[in-house]
Amino acid sequence: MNKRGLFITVEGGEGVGKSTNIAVVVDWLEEQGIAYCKTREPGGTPLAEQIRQLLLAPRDEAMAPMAELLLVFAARSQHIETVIEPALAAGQWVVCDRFTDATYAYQGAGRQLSLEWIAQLENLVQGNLRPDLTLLLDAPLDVGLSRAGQRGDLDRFEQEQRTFFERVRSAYLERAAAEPGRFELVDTNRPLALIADDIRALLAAARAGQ
Ligand code: Z5A
Repeated sequence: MNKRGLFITVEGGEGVGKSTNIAVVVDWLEEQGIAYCKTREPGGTPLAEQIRQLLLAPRDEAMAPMAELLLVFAARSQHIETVIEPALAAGQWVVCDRFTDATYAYQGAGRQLSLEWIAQLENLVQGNLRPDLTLLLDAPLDVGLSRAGQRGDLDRFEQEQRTFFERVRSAYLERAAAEPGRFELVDTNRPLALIADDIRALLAAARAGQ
């Protein structure tokens, strides 16, 4: 029987470099010959990608925060059942661009929904599934926003006020401080080569402890 794969999530606010540094993770996995599945949330399956479009598209009708929360978990449920769990069970490492820490940060801190409700949905939808390692990429707000702002059209989240993003960043940092065994904080306000060295070292340590 295959050894269960490791579940790695990459988190952080706008423009901190998640896509850029997930490429580093993937390169390392390829070099090591580790079978992996790279995916993202919201999304990762055709149905969940449709829910992602609903969540991100700017619209005239304001989305109720609870509707947003339930859509996030609807997409997650589909993603876990059809992609994440089968891959982990087959021994693949799963590298996921955002997961439930984003829900605590964006819907919990950002939209100010009850953290208790989020915890209940987390238990309901995920059972015991939690990431083995979470790379929290962090940079000062102005650095991330200015990097993200260079992309043109803003999605529904990117149109939020600065105070929203301040709450999101604080929530991420608080979660990392509360769970140091799972989170690794990576300062992405540095040259890419230095960040990549740190990420490779963290992945090697995770493999050694597998
Ligand atoms: N969301 C939610 O509300 N609840 C949930 O539960 C989940 C998600 C799972 C989609 O996320 C939205 O879904 C998200 C929260 C919500 N909100 N928003 N917006 P997403 O991950 O798809 O989108 P994103 O956060 O906007 O990611 P991003 O802006 O694409 O950023 P990134 O991937 O972290 O950054 P990047 O593309 O790698 O880098 C940005 C630019 O900076 C790029 O030009 C790079 O070349 C440059 N860069 C990166 N690193 C460096 C360094 N070190 N130096 C210089 N330049 C750099």
